[in-house]
Amino acid sequence: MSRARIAAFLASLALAPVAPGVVQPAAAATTFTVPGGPIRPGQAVEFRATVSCAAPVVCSWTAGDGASLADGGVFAHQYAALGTYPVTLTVDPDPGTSGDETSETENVSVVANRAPTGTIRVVPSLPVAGQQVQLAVDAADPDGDAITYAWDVDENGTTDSGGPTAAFTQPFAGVRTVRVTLNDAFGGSTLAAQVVRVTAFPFAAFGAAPAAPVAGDLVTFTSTSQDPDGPLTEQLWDLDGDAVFGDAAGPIAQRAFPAAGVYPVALRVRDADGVASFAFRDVPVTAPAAGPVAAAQTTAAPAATRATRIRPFPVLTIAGGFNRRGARFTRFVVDAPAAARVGVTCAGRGCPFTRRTFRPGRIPALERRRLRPGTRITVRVTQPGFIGKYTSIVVRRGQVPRRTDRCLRPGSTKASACPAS
Ligand SMILES: [Ca+2]
Ligand SMILES: [Ca+2]
Ligand SMILES: [Ca+2]
Ligand SMILES: [Ca+2]
Repeated sequence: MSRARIAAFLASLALAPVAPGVVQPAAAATTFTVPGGPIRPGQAVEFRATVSCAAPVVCSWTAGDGASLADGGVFAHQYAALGTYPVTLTVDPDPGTSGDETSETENVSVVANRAPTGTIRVVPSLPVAGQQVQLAVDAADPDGDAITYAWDVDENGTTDSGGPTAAFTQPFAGVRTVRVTLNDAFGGSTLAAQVVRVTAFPFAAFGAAPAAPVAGDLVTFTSTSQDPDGPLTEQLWDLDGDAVFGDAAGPIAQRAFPAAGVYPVALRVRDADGVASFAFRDVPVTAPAAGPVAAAQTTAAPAATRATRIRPFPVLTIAGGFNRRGARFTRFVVDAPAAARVGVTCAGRGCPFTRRTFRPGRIPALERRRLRPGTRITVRVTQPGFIGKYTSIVVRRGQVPRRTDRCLRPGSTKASACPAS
């Protein structure tokens, strides 16, 4: 670059226009200070003398908009309108002597206030009904002013809370608009709004037919699952109790069970938002009516010394939703003979109890509460003199709770393998 071009380039830098809104620092006055930062209409500002204004010295001020102060070291003022104003301090060291006054003038600019701006963040971005929704606004004021916040999270037009964060819980699916008003101290105000859609867990359930299958019968499972706020996009079955879903897909599945026993069958459904629920249901399968040969064999067995299972053997029906944050049962039912007792332990955050005994039937204490991943529930159904049922259910992150089924020897609380039939 030639010397002339460099000179021209440097000159262009020196003449670069100032971006609008950028406040140029005032030239340093020698006898008084002006406030730093932008001055807005209505803003309280102070000009302070840096020389002594103690008697007999008289410091007099004019603000440039007609306002003045006869004597004082500090001139407090508010400008009403935009503009550039000459502020003058006149220092008279001896009012008895004329001609000894000195004065200095500095220009101050009163600029338009700019309102704060902000964007609302929603966590989680797609909340599920009943889940607490956290709101936070990323707000800034272009003038650097302090911001105050007024939230309306329930669409009723009244302020619910202040501060940069807020929260709400909506027990049902739907759409709501949350709003926060951002104010600075100079009349700048912005309304930030965000539409939040709350989805619902789908409801998972299924029936089995025939209701009392015999070994070898083909059992048909029919899903009655649905989603309150949209279609289901996936229905997968675990028909063999290995906790792997996909043995069948869709609303109907079929399987024949070769031998008598109680078989856990599970269904996992997902809605259009990817929100998932599950249903567990035990299928009790009985042995076919014994023919003459089988009857003879049964008679030959030492029946008096061999423990038998609780009859009918207990059946669990459990359903709920699950996600990364854990699981929530909507139905927890243990069907068993009236003489049986249901011992339940629960270990983990969210458990309503650690150990309790129930009569057979629905256990509402385990329903409608969020259980964190890792929570373990054990169910022991016992009846004196009979082989009982043991089931453990472990809540997992983002997966159907893991279920394990065993038996309980009479008088024992330790799970063991179930005897054949
Ligand atoms: Ca402002
Ligand atoms: Ca409100
Ligand atoms: Ca849904
Ligand atoms: Ca399976």
